[in-house]
Amino acid sequence: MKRTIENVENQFETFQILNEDGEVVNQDAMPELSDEDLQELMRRMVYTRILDQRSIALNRQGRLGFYAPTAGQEASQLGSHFAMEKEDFLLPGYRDVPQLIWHGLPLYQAFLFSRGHFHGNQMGDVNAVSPQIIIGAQITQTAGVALGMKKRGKKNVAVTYTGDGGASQGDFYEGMNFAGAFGAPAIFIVQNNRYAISVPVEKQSAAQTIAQKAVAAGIEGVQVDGMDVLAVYKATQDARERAINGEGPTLIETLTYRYGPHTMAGDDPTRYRVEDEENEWEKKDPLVRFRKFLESKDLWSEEKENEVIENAKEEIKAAIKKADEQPKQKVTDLISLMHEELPQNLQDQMEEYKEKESK
Ligand SMILES: Cc1ncc(C[n+]2csc(CCOP(=O)(O)OP(=O)(O)O)c2C)c(N)n1
Repeated sequence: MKRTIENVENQFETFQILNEDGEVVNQDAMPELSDEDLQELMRRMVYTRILDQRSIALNRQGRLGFYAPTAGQEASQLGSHFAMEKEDFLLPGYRDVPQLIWHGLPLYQAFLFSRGHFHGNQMGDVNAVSPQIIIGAQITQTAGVALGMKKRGKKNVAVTYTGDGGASQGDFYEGMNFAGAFGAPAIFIVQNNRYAISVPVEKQSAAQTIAQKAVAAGIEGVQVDGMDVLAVYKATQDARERAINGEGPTLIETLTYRYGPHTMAGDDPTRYRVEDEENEWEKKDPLVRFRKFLESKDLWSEEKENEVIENAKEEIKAAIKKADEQPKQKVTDLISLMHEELPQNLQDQMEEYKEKESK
């Protein structure tokens, strides 16, 4: 039995294009991206790093609610999202607010989501649902959305994100199996940042890789260096290509790390991680690596980066102001948004609150 497992595991080598020094180590796999695309990828990663820093500060000031830090995971999040088209459907997890923003959700609404305001969950014409808090629940939904696309003959995909912890949930297996059985154009991205809150990935599964879990579902599985934005982009683009060509879903495991705490709710990473490990991962930083690559091609400079940082700060400031200016959420909003038709008891409550709120 051991041999069977080893045979499977040995097939999952980590796919990489740029090494830690920003050197191309796999020219054959280099995606076809214009200089502008490459710069845009960097711009998004820099912007997102700033957004993360500002969001943490705003949370500490009591101006944001729920927030799950993203620093370290930019290549996994934005490299994969860059392969998506606007018409593709995004089903993010709670840490995946950056993808949602780049998919079209205005930043002020992302801030409202963080505050638990209903308007932060109104996606409008953005092809996405709100970030899922229930671990793994978005995986089965993705299989369904993707199957719907297939049935309507659309050349689009449904893309979802979860973490290594999400890959330990029953929904993960159900969703992948269902999507595989129906050849649904789904892409399941597991950002393996090594910890489900404080539980290390080694304690969550006997499997050496998460990517190999695709095998049992009969779908394609890829493990990719999640700190290498080009490799993540290429793996997702290939998965998308296969999906719209009718070749079914793909599971992508990105090897990454979150520098910060799990959320701003108070976990202390020093209680479950050692500094040496953190330092090792910071050496793999996706921004440092990609910056070196771009500078070697004369496509990036300190000046350009500072411009992006200043713009990001301005936009974030304007967005938080806009979020502050939204009307406060009312109980009547909650009731009317949750129900198309109100049962009698809620009609009564509605009347009661209408009166209270009018005072
Ligand atoms: C069904 C369910 N069980 C437990 C939780 C509590 N919980 C919130 S985050 C989390 C860990 C998830 O870790 P992982 O999937 O690796 O994602 P990461 O936070 O590292 O991005 C848990 C157990 C939850 N939200 N939903």
